Amino acid sequence: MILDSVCRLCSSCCPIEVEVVDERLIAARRKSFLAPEKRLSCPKLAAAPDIVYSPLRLTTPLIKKDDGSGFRKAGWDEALDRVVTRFLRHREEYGAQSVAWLRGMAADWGAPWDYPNRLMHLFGSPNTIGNGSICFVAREFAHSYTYGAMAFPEAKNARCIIVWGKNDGNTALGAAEAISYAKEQGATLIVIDPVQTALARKADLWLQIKPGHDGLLAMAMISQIIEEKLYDAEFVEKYTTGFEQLKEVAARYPAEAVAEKIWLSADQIRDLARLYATTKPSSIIDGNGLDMHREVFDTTRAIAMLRALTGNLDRPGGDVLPQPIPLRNIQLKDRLPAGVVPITRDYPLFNAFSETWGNQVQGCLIDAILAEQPYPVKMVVVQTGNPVVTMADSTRTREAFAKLETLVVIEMFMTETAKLADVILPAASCFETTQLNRFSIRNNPMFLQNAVIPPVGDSWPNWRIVFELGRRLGFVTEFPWQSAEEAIDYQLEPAGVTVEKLRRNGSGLRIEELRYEKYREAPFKTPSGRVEFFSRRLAEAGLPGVPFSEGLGGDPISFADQSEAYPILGISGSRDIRFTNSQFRTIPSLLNAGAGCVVDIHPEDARRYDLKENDPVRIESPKGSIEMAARISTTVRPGTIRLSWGWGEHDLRGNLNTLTEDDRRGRVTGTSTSRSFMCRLRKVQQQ
Ligand SMILES: Nc1nc2c(c(=O)[nH]1)N[C@H]1C(S)=C(S)[C@@H](COP(=O)(O)OP(=O)(O)OC[C@H]3O[C@@H](n4cnc5c(=O)[nH]c(N)nc54)[C@H](O)[C@@H]3O)O[C@H]1N2
Ligand SMILES: Nc1nc2c(c(=O)[nH]1)N[C@H]1C(S)=C(S)[C@@H](COP(=O)(O)OP(=O)(O)OC[C@H]3O[C@@H](n4cnc5c(=O)[nH]c(N)nc54)[C@H](O)[C@@H]3O)O[C@H]1N2
Ligand code: SF4
Ligand SMILES: [Mo]
Repeated sequence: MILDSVCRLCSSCCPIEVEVVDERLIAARRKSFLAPEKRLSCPKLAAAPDIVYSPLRLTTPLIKKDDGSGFRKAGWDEALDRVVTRFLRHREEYGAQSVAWLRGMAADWGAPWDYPNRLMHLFGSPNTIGNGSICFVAREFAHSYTYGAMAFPEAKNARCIIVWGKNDGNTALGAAEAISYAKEQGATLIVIDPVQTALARKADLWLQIKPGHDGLLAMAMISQIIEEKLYDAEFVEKYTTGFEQLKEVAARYPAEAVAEKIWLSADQIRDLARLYATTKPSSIIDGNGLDMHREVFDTTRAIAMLRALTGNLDRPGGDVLPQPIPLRNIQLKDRLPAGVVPITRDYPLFNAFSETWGNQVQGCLIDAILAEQPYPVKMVVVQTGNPVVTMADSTRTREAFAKLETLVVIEMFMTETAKLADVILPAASCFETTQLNRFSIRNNPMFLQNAVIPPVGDSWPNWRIVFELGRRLGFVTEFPWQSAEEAIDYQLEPAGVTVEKLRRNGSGLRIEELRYEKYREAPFKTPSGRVEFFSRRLAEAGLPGVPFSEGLGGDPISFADQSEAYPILGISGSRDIRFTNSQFRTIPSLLNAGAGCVVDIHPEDARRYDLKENDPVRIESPKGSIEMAARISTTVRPGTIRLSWGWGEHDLRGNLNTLTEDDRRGRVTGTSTSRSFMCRLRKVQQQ
């Protein structure tokens, strides 16, 4: 039997076909607009049976033994009752807000986030926290503040594509296919990346920018485009506000003034600006290389402004605005008692910008546990995340999770985070769960992720765990649903779509015809109804109305003030196509199919530190030290290294976030720079 679904082994949400025999997943393949021989295949998806049926899967609830010596198996009734007892005890002792729910990025986006939000609001805590401050949500926020929503690059139909801090060949195969298709049709490909990725090698123009300095490049491009009058004057006149303020600020960032600081030449910057502004249509694929930097908000706001300035916004082959689906907001935020502030209260604009994501500054959770600021958090439920290795400053994060009175982890595997738990609830995989995903929530079109096989062992899908917890906490009428389908139908009701209808369409459905230039009929979803080059909202909050109007706000690189002792610039990190963040190193077919935990070092530096291929290297920052194997490579510049990402779960000695900091956070999104940091190298002396 071949069944349609969506893959959630990473956040790309590829539509897939799954082969199932006798309720067993046999194989899975991506669907694509490309002919089969041109399609990119994904090793993670190819390993789906190994992941789903891994002998290491958690298949029964586990409760920590009273003497702390490991876990004992338990039934769902006992485990859930234990969790509920803790919820109630902590509320009684410290108030409901002392309980937080932490969401990772794995497995469910968008629509299913409403479920724990609903549960926590009913319980009385505002603290459902995501990791948007380091992932794409900070960038989505910047798009929203500029033109009302996150634009999606329509690279397939573009004549010019800028891939800016993104590595689609490894991280988003649908986008990689669109790029290669456009390139075959003659599109110009520009890559802005401090590392020579496979995509950079294929590019017509590759700009090896200094990490963390993309905002300056965007401002210099704006400056050049305005100076040479290469902008779309009609669009700017009719649909934007604040052009004069932007012009005034951008004039402070001419190419000559910026070039040296960002390791590019003035000519490179000017050529880039001209090429982008004069080739139409043009789209910008922005990525996670821009996130995880303190000034991500202003950087990606400036990049968003480039799209509008050149008239590429919401045009075919440009960057297209979503057509939101009228979805019922089921979060019940109004049920929160009045006056309860979230632990992320210092970031009110970020908390409020999206109905979906809620509170996004992950680091505030650690402050609340350790420093008890703004008040103590005593219990955390971690769902679909592995914060002990994925959050910045792992030593501090681990200390916080170990200090909790109660930790509940909803997981598929025994992770570093799960090991610290009091109760572990075994989760079903994405092939065992029906849900709506990010690309299907509040966006057109939508795809349904279908349960194509039953849950393995006694694992439960996330939705079922949340609904059952809700009911046991006393919210029986608020969690009436006995299936994912019932809940999704309720969420989708305003759109007039049902799960059944989606399934009849092979799981994918475009709600309305794809439309461009929607701003001609309806205003942008910003306070002024226009694209905002200057944001009054931000200015009134005491923040720069135009990006970088107050300068860069210090060196963007972590530990830059200690660069004498730490002279090497570390780039985090390469995402391997075989793994997602900290996941899948326990799957032999993936682990053994390529490189291990390596650090890319330029041959000049290798000579300086007397390193040969595969030599173990110690990498130190002011926060700690780790070890990786040297890979001698010219993909990085001398003086910079690229560390591979996500190995901390496999071996704590390779845990990149042992090196990163969460001490200095951006004012708007609370993002700290865990992407680019100063460090030093030492050869490990082998016996
Ligand atoms: N230094 C540095 N730090 C980073 C990054 C970086 O590049 N460099 N990347 C950052 C980014 S962008 C992100 S998004 C975060 C990611 O941080 P996390 O969200 O913590 O990422 P994962 O390691 O993918 O952890 C997901 C966990 O969910 C489990 N899981 C998978 N499927 C399911 C399911 O269906 N249900 C449940 N309950 N659990 C499931 C997996 O087993 C895994 O342990 O890390 C961030 N941290
Ligand atoms: N295989 C795989 N796929 C994944 C994931 C995974 O872990 N593995 N994770 C998923 C998640 S959670 C996310 S958020 C996405 C992320 O996917 P992407 O957005 O593609 O992010 P990365 O691959 O981390 O980094 C993209 C590029 O940014 C570059 N870069 C680093 N620093 C800078 C900088 O300062 N400026 C610029 N211009 N570029 C920089 C890096 O060298 C890299 O080539 O991928 C998702 N898909
Ligand atoms: S890129 Fe691979 S792992 Fe990610 S969603 Fe697509 S098929 Fe799944
Ligand atoms: Mo992410």
